[in-house]
Amino acid sequence: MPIRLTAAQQEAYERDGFVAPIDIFSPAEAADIRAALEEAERRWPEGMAGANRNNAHYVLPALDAITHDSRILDAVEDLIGPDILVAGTTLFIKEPETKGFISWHQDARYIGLEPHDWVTGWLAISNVTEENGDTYGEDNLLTRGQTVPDVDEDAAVAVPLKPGQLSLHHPRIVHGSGPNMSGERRIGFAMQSYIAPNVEQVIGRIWVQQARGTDRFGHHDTAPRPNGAMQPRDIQFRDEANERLSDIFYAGASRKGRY
Ligand SMILES: O=C(O)CCC(=O)C(=O)O
Repeated sequence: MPIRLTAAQQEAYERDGFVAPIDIFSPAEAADIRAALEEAERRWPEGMAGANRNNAHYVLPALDAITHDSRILDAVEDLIGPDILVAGTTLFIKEPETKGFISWHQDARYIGLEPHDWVTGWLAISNVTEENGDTYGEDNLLTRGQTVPDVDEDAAVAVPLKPGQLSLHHPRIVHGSGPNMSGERRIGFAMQSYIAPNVEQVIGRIWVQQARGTDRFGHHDTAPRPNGAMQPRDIQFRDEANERLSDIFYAGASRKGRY
C-alpha cells in the first residue's frame, strides 16, 4: 500500500513516467514559502540569481524545510523506497514576459546518476499554467546540449500546478517548458533529485543529505543542513557544491554556460 500516493497515482507514475498534481502544501503554506523566497531575493539579489539558484536549499532554511518535508518524502518513498538521499535542488524561475525556456530533455542524459532508481520532485511555488509558451531558440535555461530532437508535441501533456502542488517525474521522461508569456512570475523548486542510496554519480562527485532511512552504500559525501539564512559557511559550502555540479554538467564541454 502506498503511504502518500493513491494506488491510481502510483500506477500513473509507472505508466506515464510522471505523476501530478500531488497536493502537498496548503495555499497558506505555499504563500509563506513564496514570501520567504522573495524576501531572500530582495535581501540577496546576487546570492539568489544565476548559478546560485542551484542548491539554494544549502543556504535558505525555507528551501531546506521543503526538501525534507515528510509529506514530500512519503510520496517519494512510494516510488523509490524508504532509504532516500537528496542529491541537489534547483530553482526554476521565469520572470513575466521573458524568453527563457527549457527544451525537451531527459534528466538521466546529463545528470550522471546511475542506475535510475531516483525521482525528481518539482514543487510549484507560483501558479504554473500553459501560458508558459512554446518557442525554442537561444534562451534555453538548460546547461548544454541536452535537447531531445523530433519530439511529437501532439503527444505532450500539459502539467498545470497550483502553488503548493508537486509533480514527480522519472529520470527518463522527456519534458520541457516554454517561455513565460504571462504577466506573473513562474516559480518552481526542483528537488533534483531524490536518489536511493545504491545510485552512484558516474561523472563526478556530489554531496548528498540523508532525507530518510539509512545509507548502506556510502557512495557520496555528506552535506550539512543550513545554520540560518545566507550564513557565510553555508554559502561557501553551496559554492563548492555548485563547482562540482558545474564540473558534472560541463564534463567534456569546451565552454561553460551561465548555470
Ligand atoms: O522548470 C521547468 O519547466 C523544467 C524543470 C526541469 O527540467 C526539471 O525539473 O527537471
